[in-house]
Amino acid sequence: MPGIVVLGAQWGDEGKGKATDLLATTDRIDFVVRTSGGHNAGHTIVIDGEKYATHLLPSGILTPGATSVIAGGVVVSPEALFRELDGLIERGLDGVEDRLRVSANAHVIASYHATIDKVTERFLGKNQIGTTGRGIGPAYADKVNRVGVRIADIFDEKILHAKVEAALDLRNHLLTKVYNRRAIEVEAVVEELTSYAERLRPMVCDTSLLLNQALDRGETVLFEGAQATMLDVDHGTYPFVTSSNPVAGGVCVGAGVGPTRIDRVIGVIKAYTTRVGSGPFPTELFDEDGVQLQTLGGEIGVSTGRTRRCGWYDAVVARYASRVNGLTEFFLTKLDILGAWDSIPVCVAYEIDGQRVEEMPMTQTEFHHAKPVYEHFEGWRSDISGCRTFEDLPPQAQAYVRALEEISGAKIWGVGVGPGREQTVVVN
Ligand code: 2SA
Ligand code: GDP
Ligand code: MG
Repeated sequence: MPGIVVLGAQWGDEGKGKATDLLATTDRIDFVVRTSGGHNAGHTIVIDGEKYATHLLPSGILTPGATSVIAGGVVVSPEALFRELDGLIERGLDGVEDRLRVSANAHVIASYHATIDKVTERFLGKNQIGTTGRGIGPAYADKVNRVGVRIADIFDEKILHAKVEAALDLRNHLLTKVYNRRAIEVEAVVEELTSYAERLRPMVCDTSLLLNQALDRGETVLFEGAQATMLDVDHGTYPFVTSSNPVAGGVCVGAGVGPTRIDRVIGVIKAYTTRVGSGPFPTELFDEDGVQLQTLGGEIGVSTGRTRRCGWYDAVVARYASRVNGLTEFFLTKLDILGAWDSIPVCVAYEIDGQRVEEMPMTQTEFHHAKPVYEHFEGWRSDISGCRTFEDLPPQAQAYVRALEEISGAKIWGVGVGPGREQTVVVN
């Protein structure tokens, strides 16, 4: 049967890891697939009180029965891949490497990509994007410039040498002439990448073929999004975005499966909003409420340790995410964090240059001017982390969920009331 997409409906860190893990353990999932981004992602999964963070690996790596796939749309740092695998093996997880497949077409992040990422950010000064510094943008830039190195190239030293040479031609010109840095040596990059060849080889395959055949057999494939709709290079708050397409359409491109194979598109959304890095954020709070959301929600970047910016729920963003992804449903997370407020503001529309606007404005200039229009909902002022059914939730919390459902453009199938796998309420 189905192809299921789980993706971020805001600016990331909505709890995609938890949603993926939940689906992978409650339904029978055969494959969990990453289709875009790289080790800039940080997905947290809490199993029996034990916390795991995945970065480049799909969260499904923690589900013994499932095969994990890193598809062709991902940018892969072999160094980060093996560091992450080794971390899991050290924690006693068996067979993780055997149940991982990596696309031969995925582009490679070498250590110089991270150097260029950081140098570029420094060069941008006050205009910087606030990237994770993992080399994601420079690796995708090489790909689009048609000088990228793909995983398959690592296994042929002659081809690898030629490709790295072509990639560094332009880069070294920039590094030495513009940034006043030392040139990167071709030999060093070739040596770095070939050192991973042997360990990488058994995992590499045509992941598009693998996934399409699995879907043909009626198996279930879960596509685990990274980053989020508002960080999408085409549909997000450009230029303050990542360099890939985390929206549902990007899943098909990144995995090499057709849109007709997708049955459900689940948007993971927090009961409030966070963002890491620079860029516009209409409901951002600069007061005590913002500090409290950050503290109670533990809003700290999983990959870089950066403090996340916090604000109230933005239904304009939710409706936009519903629209550009064709969401079939939402999974609402972190409702438990809002138990500390008497009254909870929700942004239902924007005011832009004196006009009330219900939908995401057409241009980023307008979005930069957007002021939130709030409606206030009664808080429940209690700890809901022990609730397991919708009826267990206090009436005010039920009303909050129903109100969000009404204004967000898709039904809510589940609500997170804590980080644990079991801390979930299904909404009927
Ligand atoms: P990049 O590194 O080129 O993708 O950065 C471009 C923008 O994308 C944002 N971005 C993220 N936002 C939220 N979470 C992400 N993953 C980590 C996490 C972040 C961390 O799960 O916490 O640890 O800091 C992520 N990855 C990329 C980034 O902040 C830039 O705004
Ligand atoms: P992802 O990048 O979308 O997978 O999200 P992150 O893992 O970066 O950030 C989400 C954080 O919220 C993690 O620390 C999760 O353990 C936590 N989390 C997820 N769902 C819930 C929830 O319903 N309640 C609470 N309190 N925490 C949650
Ligand atoms: Mg995250």
